Formats: sequence, structure tokens, C-alpha cells
Amino acid sequence: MDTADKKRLLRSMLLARRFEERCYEAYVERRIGGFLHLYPGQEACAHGVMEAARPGHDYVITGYRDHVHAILAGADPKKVMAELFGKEGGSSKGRGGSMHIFDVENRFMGGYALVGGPFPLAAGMAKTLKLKGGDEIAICFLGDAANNQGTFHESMNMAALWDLPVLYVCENNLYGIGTRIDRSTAVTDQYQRVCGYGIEADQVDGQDVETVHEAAHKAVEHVRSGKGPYFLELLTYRYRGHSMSDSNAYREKEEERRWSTRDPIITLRDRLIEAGELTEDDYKAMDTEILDYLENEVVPYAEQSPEPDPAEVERYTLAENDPYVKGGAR
Ligand SMILES: Cc1ncc(C[n+]2csc(CCOP(=O)(O)OP(=O)(O)O)c2C)c(N)n1
Ligand SMILES: [Mg+2]
Repeated sequence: MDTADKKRLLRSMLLARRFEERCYEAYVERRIGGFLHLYPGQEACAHGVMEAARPGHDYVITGYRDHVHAILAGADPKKVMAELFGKEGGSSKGRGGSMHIFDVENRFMGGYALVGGPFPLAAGMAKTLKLKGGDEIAICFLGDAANNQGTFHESMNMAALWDLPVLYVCENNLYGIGTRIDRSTAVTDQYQRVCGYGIEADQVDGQDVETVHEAAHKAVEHVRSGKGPYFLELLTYRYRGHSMSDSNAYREKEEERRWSTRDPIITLRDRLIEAGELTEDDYKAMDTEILDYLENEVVPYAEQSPEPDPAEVERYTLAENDPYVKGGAR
């Protein structure tokens, strides 16, 4: 990555952070309802991987902590915010909310509430891609606790057996809701768990976007060149509670403090400043411009977008009413 790439990534990670902080505020203001799982602390994971992938070309799927992944795949932040506000202008027309962002034009395949659900869906997507014979790959981001679901093992077995073009990215933030990984999981190094399926795997620091990018580049090349699936484990940490309803009372303050010293945005910012490629003022200007964009474009778009029409409550609920299924083109 050259300096311009790093500055672009810094801006994008800062936008992701500020976007999520704005969601937090909107939730407290009761403008967002339902579930809301935020991403601060983990930004380098999605950024490093998507920088190595081809957004809009590769198919991406993830769990409920999905806003930033959708935006990196190409979804318009305004439409993501409108979705959170439950509005017609949202990426799922306000029907899905935070956990179900979807953007088929950009090949962002969701946003899933069921832990472990995306593993087999990603394998299915990869099977289709293999049959079609293009160079697209499927990328599935999920958390560490998801690996204790049966779907994880079934999917790893099939992905390996059929040499599927799928990259599984495990964002290991050490917790599944309030349960620390060593209380729920016998083998805490997640990358070791796919050895039994003969899948290539790696584990790297998920707080350094350059490290993630380098590891993801190798992983994406492996998958795209037809060598079969790959499993990349990223060691990371979420700053807030699991969701807005989580008081976050179960973690040691010392552990939180330790991870806060390894912030992915500050790490990249300081590296650029030390190299003389960025000044404090450049960074502040970047932040001001982002806050301005959120306040004057993103949030107003969500606010001004109409509520879905109650008369349309059954629309999009049955496959027979779904134009994508009807057309059969996708
Ligand atoms: C099938 C299923 N079981 C249980 C839940 C409840 N649940 C929601 S999130 C979660 C923990 C998942 O943690 P992890 O996979 O580590 O992801 P993280 O939230 O840390 O990003 C659980 C058990 C669910 N949503 N779906
Ligand atoms: Mg987790």
C-alpha cells in the first residue's frame, strides 16, 4: 500500500467509527429501534480484508454486526443509516433493520441474525461461483463464538471437500455476548480448528490494518487462484457491549484499557504522522469533514426518507413476490 492508500484507509476507518458512534446516539434518541450491534475497535478487520478483495465483484456475507462490512462492499452509508431508521429509503427498504443490511447490486448478501447461519450460505455461494467458472470469491465474516455452531463444521468439511472458493474470516474479539472465549471454547486459537478439515489457515493481529491487509492478500490470492478455501483469524476487540442492551459489566477494566492502547485508527494515524505523511491538522480536518458529512448528508437522508407504507406489509415476504426470484437472473 502506498501513502495515498493508507490515507484513504485511515479516512474510511474513521468514517466507520464515527458512523457507529452516530448510530449509538440515534439509538439513545430513539430514532433507531430493535437490535443494534456496533463495530468500534474492530475496524481494521473488515478494512484490511476488503482492501485485499474486490468489492462489488466478490460476494460478501456476515452476521449482525454488519454496517461497516456493507459500506465497504459498496453500500451507500445514507441507505445503511436509513435502514437503521426503518425507512423506505433504507438498503432493505426499512424491513430489515440493523441486523439485515442487504445490497444485491454490490453483492453484499447480508446481514444475518442467526449465529453461524452465514457459514453454509457462503459455501453455497462459493459452490455456485465454482460451477459458473468466474474469478469471483465468497467472503464470510463471522465472530469467534459462531465457530461452536454445527454449521461451522459442516461448512468447513464441504468447503474443503469441494475445494470451494470461499474465504472465512473469523473476527475473534474474545467474547460471545458476555462469555469469554476460554469459558466456552476448548481450543481458543480459532485457526487451529480448521486443521481437521485440511483448510489453509492463518492468525494475525486484527488491530493493525496493514498486517490484516497483508494476510488477507495472501488468503484472497489462495482462494481466487483455485486452491480452495482459506480461514483467516483476526485477533481483535470490541469497545462497547455486545449490543445496545448489554451493560458490558463482565469485562476487566484492565483488559479494556490494554486493548484501547492498540486502537486501529490511532495506530495508523500515528504511523503516518511519524513518517511525515500526515499532520495532526490533516487528521482533524479529515475528522471534521466526516462529522459534517454524517450530520448534513447521512442523518438527514435517513430522517427525511418516508416510513414504509403499512399497506405493503406483506410485500417482500414471500419468494413468489420477489422480483429477483421471479426473474431467476441472479
Ligand atoms: C443460532 C443462534 N444462537 C444464539 C444466538 C444468540 N446470540 C447472538 S450473538 C451471540 C454471540 C456471538 O458471538 P460471536 O460469534 O463471537 O460474534 P461477536 O458478537 O463477538 O461479533 C449469540 C449466542 C443467535 N443469534 N443465533
Ligand atoms: Mg466474538
